[in-house]
Order: sequence, then C-alpha cells, then structure tokens
Amino acid sequence: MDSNVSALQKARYSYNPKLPAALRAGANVKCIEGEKLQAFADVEKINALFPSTSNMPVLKFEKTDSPAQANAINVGVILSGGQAPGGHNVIAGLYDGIKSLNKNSKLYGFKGGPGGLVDNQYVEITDDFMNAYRNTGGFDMIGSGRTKLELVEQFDKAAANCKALGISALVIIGGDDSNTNACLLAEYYKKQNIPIQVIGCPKTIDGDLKNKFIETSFGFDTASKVYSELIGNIERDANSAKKYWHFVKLMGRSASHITLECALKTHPNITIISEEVAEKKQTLDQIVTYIADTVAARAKNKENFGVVLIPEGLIEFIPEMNTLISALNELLAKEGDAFAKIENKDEKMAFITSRLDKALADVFASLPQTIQLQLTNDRDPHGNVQVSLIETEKLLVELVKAKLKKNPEKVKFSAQTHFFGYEGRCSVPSNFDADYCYSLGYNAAAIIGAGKTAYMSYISNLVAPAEQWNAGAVPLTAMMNVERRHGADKPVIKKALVELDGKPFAEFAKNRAKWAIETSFIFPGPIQYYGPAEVADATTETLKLEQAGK
Ligand code: FBP
Repeated sequence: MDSNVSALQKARYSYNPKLPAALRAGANVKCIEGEKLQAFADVEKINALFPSTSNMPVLKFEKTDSPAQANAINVGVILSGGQAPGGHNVIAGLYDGIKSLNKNSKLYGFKGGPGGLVDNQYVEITDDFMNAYRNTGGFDMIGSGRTKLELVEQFDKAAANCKALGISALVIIGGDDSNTNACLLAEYYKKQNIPIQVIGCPKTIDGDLKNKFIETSFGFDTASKVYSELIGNIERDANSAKKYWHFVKLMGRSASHITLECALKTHPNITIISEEVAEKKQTLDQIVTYIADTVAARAKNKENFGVVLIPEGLIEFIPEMNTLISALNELLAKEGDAFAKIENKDEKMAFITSRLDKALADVFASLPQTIQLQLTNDRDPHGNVQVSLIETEKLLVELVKAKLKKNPEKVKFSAQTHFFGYEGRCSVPSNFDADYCYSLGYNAAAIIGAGKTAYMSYISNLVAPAEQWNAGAVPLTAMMNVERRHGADKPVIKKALVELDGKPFAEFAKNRAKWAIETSFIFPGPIQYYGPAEVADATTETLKLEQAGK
C-alpha cells in the first residue's frame, strides 16, 4: 500500500463502512418481489420503448438463513460523469459483495467512463488495488468520462468486450443521464438475449437524482458539507472584518439543492433559489433589486457585510436569460463556425447582436462584456451552455454596485466573489457517504446475485442508523418519463428540482427575512470522521426535513 498518504487517509483505510442488516451476512439475500411498477409518467411510450424491462416489480432484500454458494461471476464497473465523493466505496462494496457470493468472482474496472467500456480499456481490480482506494474521495481509481452510451454500435462493442472477459454483469455508477443509458443498454441486451445484466447506482453531488424510491444521490452529503464549512469560514471572516459582501456561487448544474442545503446549514443573508426565480418569473433586475435592498437595509444597521449564495444554474432559470441562452444555442449551432473565425471581441458581440431580435439584443447588450463572451463560449457535447464557466457571481456584483450607485443614501458596498464546485467533488467521503456508497455497491452485488437486470441499487430509510437501512432494487423504467430533447422524444430519468412546496424550501423561506437583516450565521466546521454519531454520522438537513414524519 502507498506509504505516501496522510495520517487521516491511513486511518480511513481501516474504516469499516456500515451496512444495512439485510446485507451483513453477505450479498446472497432473500429477494422479495413487491408491486409491479410502471413509469411514473408517459407509461405507454415507456412500455413501447422498453418492452423487455418495463412493468417489473420493486425488490426488497432480506437476510437469508441458508445462503447457498453462488457460482463465481465476472462483473464490470464504470464511473460516469462528474466526480462525487464515495465513488470508490461503491466499487469497494461491489467488490466485497461479489466476493461474498463466491470468492473467485472477479471485478473489472472500465477506465475513463463509458468510453472505456466501448474501447475496451480496463483493469482487473485486485485486493491490493482495491484496498488502496477504500474510503477515499475522487474517481481516480479507474477515472470517469461523459461519453454517452446510446448507440447500438456502442452496445455491441461493449458486449464483445464483456464476452472476452467473461463479464456477465455491468454496474454503471452515474447520474440521471447515465442511468437512462444504463436502462437502454439493459433493454438492448435483454431483447437480443445477450447474457449481461446491467445495474445502476445513483451518483451526483447535485442531489437531483432522487424520487419516491431514491432518497438521495451519493456525494451530495459530502460536497454540501465541504461547501458549508467554507461558507461558514467566510461568514466568520465577514463578521470579523465587517467590510465585505461575499458572493458565493455553488455547483449544481440545474437544481439548487446544494445551495438550499448550504443555506440551511449556514444561514447566510441572501440565498437565491433558481426554481423560485423561474416559478415567480423574476427578472434579473428584480433579483438585483432584492440584493441591493438587503445590502442597503443592513447598511442602516452599520452592517456593511454579508454573504450571498447563488446556485450555479441560476442564469438559465431567469426567464429573459433563458430565452436569450436558447436563442444563442440555436444561433451558435447554425453559425458557430463563422462566429469562431472573428477575433475582435467587439466584432464578435456585434455579430451576435445583429442576429438577435430587438428585445433579446437589448438583454444581451445590458450585460457586461465578460458575461457576453462567456455566454457565447463553446457548448457542451449536448449543445448546452456550460454554466460552471459563467461568472454569475461577478455579474450580480457588477449589477448590484450599479444599482447602489443610484441609491441617494450612498451605501458602502465592497464585494468578493467565490465559486465552490470542484473543491467538494473529490473530498474524502463523510461517514454517511462512505456507508451509503459501500451499501449501494454491496447491494448491487445482491441484485446481480438475484439474477436481475435494468434495476437501480436502492438503499432507503437513510436518516436512521445504517443497520436499519432497507436494501432493495427499483426498476430503472419506473423512474422514467419522456421529454423533448433536440426536437425528438427521449426517455429520460426525471431530474428532481427543488420543490417549492417541500419541507426544506419551507424551512428556508420561513427564516430568510430574519437571516437577511439579523446576522444569524452558523459555522458548521469541517466534516468529522470520528466522534459521536450525532456529529460524525449525521446526514443533510434536506434529507432530515424530507424524511421527517415519514
Ligand atoms: P454529474 O451530474 O455528472 O454528477 O456532474 C455534475 C457537475 O458536478 C455539476 O455540478 C457541474 O455543473 C458539472 O458537473 C461540471 O462538469 P465538468 O466536470 O464537466 O466541468
């Protein structure tokens, strides 16, 4: 084992993640079939697209008193999409789980995400290799990638690569899109009688892969704890120096779950929730006015400092900006090459403005040039603007400054900006994520052992101590609906946005007026890995509030 590691990491190597009672004797479990589940919307379309994998029962696992020895199996595992703390523990749980089924079982990691499965880039996971990554953050054990698995040609190549390695099951650790593709793969293999099971595990720091079965995606707990520690530190700095307003943008591509969770943990003065902005059709100017008014109100109490939390995806939720971004997406899809050839910044902007209608050209012209340029940056592989590259926090500071200049009270306003995103994605997983991820992986082995395909590994009752967690599996098709994407109907696992009638938002909304004016900061401090369970094992405020009374 690598001796070049920190003292904490050495200690974490020997941390034993907690499992639900059903899995403690091994992954060979009693499998109880529950009710058959249909897609939660667009049932007929999903049934037609997934004839072999829709309408399957939810599964619940229980400890069996007479576990039979299973045959050895070879399994492949893939990490897909953005990093999230705990990914290595999903692999560790899967590794230990398939070994508990039969000690001669083998695990292969496909390198660099789904692309590695298609291009046959793999590594066999051995005891030593696995042990060097237990309870560590990051995805560097086998790497990750954003290649979309959706073409029959890719499915066939993957099947050939699996056949060569004797792999009869694949575990795909990813977010909503990766699990949608896992389902397409499972359906294809089942229909073609290709003997490869496909199982998904719910990953993303964004927290938007959740529904009535999946209580939370892994990584959300740790990432929001890391950001909350940093926000708490900034709050304390602001309260000490009393001279800066800190504008903090937080990751979460679309949904504002991370921002809301951090607000519940740290009680900042201002928190913008994208879903509320969209629901109330707030304009950029209304958001700026709200911030400027709060700055002015605190200035009256001589509190010329504060903290503002801004979700990464905000810009796309402001109605006029959303229309502008859609128009830019289309324009760049058509005339991107001509635009790329222009070198002069002013000419670039004139090119865009001349092609937008008057109202949108005015919105575009009202933005600082840095933001105009960022809005025209390269799109991601899906043709979408890359929100993590747009400095919304700086845009808001500029606009608030301009608004306050017009305030006759001469309000003092000095601002600092921050973006917390990548800082949290590879942190050492919290105990919650270490336990949850290990359980998800071990449980995936149980699903494989039960001979099932097109299921997502499902661990629930997560606010209780781990031994009371439930283990089971939910059909991937049960989480799907049909959405219009790039002019075509596509089956997708629905992204869960912040619910404005949900308990976490209600708790925030109840308190925000007080937090705005009275300094009510909370300093959560760093993640604790050792100590009393209420400190070291507690999960998110979001989950606690959502599960309260259930
Ligand atoms: P996943 O949905 O794949 O988990 O990734 C989420 C995320 O971390 C977002 O929060 C962020 O907007 C995005 O990835 C950044 O992507 P990249 O790593 O490609 O810069």
